[in-house]
Amino acid sequence: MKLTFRWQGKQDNVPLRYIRQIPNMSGIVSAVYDVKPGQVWSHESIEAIKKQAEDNGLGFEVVESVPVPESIKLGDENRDVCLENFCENVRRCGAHGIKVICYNFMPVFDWTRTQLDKMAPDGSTSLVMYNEQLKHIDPSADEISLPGWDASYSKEEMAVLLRKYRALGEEGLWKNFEIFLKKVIPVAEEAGVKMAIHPDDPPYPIFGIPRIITGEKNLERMCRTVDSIYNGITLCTGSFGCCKDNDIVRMAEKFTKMGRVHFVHMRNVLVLEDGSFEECGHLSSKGSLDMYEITKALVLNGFDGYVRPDHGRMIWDENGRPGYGLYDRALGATYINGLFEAVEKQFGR
Ligand SMILES: [Mn+2]
Repeated sequence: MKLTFRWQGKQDNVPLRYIRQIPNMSGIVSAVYDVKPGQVWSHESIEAIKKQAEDNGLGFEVVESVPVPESIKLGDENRDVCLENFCENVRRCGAHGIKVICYNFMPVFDWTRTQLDKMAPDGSTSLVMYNEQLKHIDPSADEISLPGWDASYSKEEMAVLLRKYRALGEEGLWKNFEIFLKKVIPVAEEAGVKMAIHPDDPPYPIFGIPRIITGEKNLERMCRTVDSIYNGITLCTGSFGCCKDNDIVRMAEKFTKMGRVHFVHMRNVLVLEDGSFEECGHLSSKGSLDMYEITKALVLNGFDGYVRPDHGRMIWDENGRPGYGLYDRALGATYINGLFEAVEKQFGR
């Protein structure tokens, strides 16, 4: 297991020298943020991140994310140019020593929450999605706004996108995903970069927008579409785990055995009675997932990829981007270290 930490470039208020001090930290997970989604990353920008990491004793071998532009997901007239640019970014990442690219195929939004600072009894705050808070939104409306949603789209652009995706539907999105995989995976193989898709968050359709990276069955379909270990998975336990139907331990076993798990986002999530969920501390006892059993499933099936703690709570009066403070993610990292040490010693790996 190679322990990593997400660092969002210059805009990130966690200094690299702090990240370096987290025990066992091997490198950062980052991306180029100076061009729009769909454009080609300059060699200089990729190299600059690598240099900053290395100057702080850290590696830069995992990219999260190369964004997939809406044109590729919708399959519109700009798809071919966008696919070319995406492939060029994969090649360039490979040329600079990147081993894994985490990406997602979620229409419009990277994640959906109804509140970003829900306070727990201990005074910490975290991101939550309460179905109760969604009730006031008409799911078929053209104007939907939730906290943390991408403000880069105007209301009008958003309405057009929502209409297009609703018309496209799930099978339409699959078709465009297949076109993407068949074009990109051979390039990734050649560049020596493993692609690792991140699940949809939450992993079910929302507001009539289709979502396809939702669980075991659809991951199997993805693996079959292009049968290559370069066509792999980011096992985000918290994203898959907020749907009770997903058996994360079984998924970890199955897809690690198949050689498809290249990157793991390890965090817990507390799923409530009505399907709402709260992000919580990383420990098994704090949420609905058994983090020990997940670690065991990874280790016993030969997992040798990258792991990072995922969204943390805000604790100790830290100010920062919700989910991406230093303190609770660092606590998550030390917990991950402990789980892996215990499992590896117990099972002699
Ligand atoms: Mn994740």
